[in-house]
Amino acid sequence: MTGGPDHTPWPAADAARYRALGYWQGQTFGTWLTGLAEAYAERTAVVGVSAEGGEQVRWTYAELDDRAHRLAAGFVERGIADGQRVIVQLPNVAEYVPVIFGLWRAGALPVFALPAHRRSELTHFAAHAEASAIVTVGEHERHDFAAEARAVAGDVPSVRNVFVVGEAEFAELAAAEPKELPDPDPSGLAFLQLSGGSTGMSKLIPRTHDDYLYSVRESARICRLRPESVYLVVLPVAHNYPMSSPGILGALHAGSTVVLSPRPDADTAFGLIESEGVTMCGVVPPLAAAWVQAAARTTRDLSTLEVLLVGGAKCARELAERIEPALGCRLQQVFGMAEGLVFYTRLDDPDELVLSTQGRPISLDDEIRVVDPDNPEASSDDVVEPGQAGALLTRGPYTIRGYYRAAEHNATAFTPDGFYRTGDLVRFHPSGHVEVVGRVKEQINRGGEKVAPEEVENHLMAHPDVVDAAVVGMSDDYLGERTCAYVVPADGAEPAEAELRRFVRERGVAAFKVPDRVVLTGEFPTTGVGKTSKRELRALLAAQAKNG
Ligand code: J2J
Repeated sequence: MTGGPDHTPWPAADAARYRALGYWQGQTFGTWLTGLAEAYAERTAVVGVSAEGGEQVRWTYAELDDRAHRLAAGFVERGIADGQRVIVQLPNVAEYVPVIFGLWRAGALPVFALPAHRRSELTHFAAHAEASAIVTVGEHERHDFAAEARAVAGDVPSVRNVFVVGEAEFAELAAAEPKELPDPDPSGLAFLQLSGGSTGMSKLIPRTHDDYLYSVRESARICRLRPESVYLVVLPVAHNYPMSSPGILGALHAGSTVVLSPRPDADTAFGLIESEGVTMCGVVPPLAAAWVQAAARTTRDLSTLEVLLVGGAKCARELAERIEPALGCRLQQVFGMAEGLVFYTRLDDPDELVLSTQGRPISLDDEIRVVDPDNPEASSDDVVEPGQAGALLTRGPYTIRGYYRAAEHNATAFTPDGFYRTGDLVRFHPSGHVEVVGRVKEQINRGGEKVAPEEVENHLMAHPDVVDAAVVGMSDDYLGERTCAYVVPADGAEPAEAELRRFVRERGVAAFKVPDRVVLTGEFPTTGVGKTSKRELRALLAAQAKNG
């Protein structure tokens, strides 16, 4: 325990206002699913490959509800309840959906790890959240998830159980007799999402039933989901974006069908679009670019596709312009963050705004301030002139007021009056549409996957031949950015690039964090106060790229 409260609740007056406005409806994910199962009982809720049987399954809302009830009872019988944290590390398999609802009904808090995460990240999440269990799969895409989870359980004493979807013990748990369980507090925590991070390891983001369900309902409305819609998940399902923007939860809210694609490539996705009649999908810009290219030569029928959401990283205008002609669907830009705030272009916005902006916020009560970008401690009053670029601050009905068990970090990540410092550099058009023009935070956006330089630097500095490391983003045509590590070697040492990359990978980190490039250097350029100047390192890289 780090002491103090686990999370920072909204001030009572704000909470009362959000309730009075009907944003927070006092509903939990469990009761919400019960209502959906009543309204859409025989409609198809989930289509996906089962990790248990390996075949494609189709579950109706009634079946999903039943599975979630049984799983909840099974988890409770095994002592998983009452706000306990449970790491969920599942690829895009059908069981993902009933498992998270089962945990919610049991009163547990899922912690959403990505399939890319490895031992160092999982250990950190488990230890920091004092998780009591891990839910994962066995061998998948040549990685033994179960063995990794068991190793983490060996390292973190709080982890008592590892449930492996596909093993007999899980099947038994999932077949438990449903029973009445107490409904958790809707204003209490529902789950922990992961932050992209900028300093050190990812922070954990505490979201409540009330606040998240508000963003889900509004996202479903803004994206015009309806019972006939078919939403395809191609990104890792645990990401906040495919979870809620509008994501699987938005689709379920509307009584739509969720189709889980095991992989994001155009071949797999286009096959599913044709066979399932997919109407909507959310992708990151590099994937949109790959799909635009693939669409030119596909024999698949993509005519059901109505909307492609693009977000997670900036969608270049040239790419935006190619999406509608190539894929025959409407482009919808989305700019969001797991901490809360989400912008969408609206489906009836003028083309010019859809192509050149990232949209408008979900809520009229999303409070937005654009402040002095050069002052990391700028207050919510230090606003720039209208239309000027500045750092984006926000607070509102679905944006957290603090990270989980992170009092020290919260003191700088939030203003004293509760605004979250998003770290994004934005400017607003007179129409109220936002344009993301850059970043003031130390973070690298590698095609939508976020990399915290400090985390990678710490891994590099653990190598005996490395005395200092600085990781910066280098611009990349495909991913937008890749990572470059500048490394100062120990006296006389000359570690090879491949060796350093292998070293980082073997410390158990997600593959997307392994530096794309490593450059040995004598020393770093420094700022006036003697800190490594990342700005100069980035400039150096840009100049090198220009000179070929
Ligand atoms: C530029 N930068 C963007 C965009 C996110 C919906 C969509 C995305 C996320 C997500 C999400 C961007 N243009 N269109 O959670 O619900 C960068 C910003 C932002 C950070 C958040 C959702 N869309 N970004 O990407 O928590 O820098 O959430 O602060 O992973 O991604 O990352 P993450």
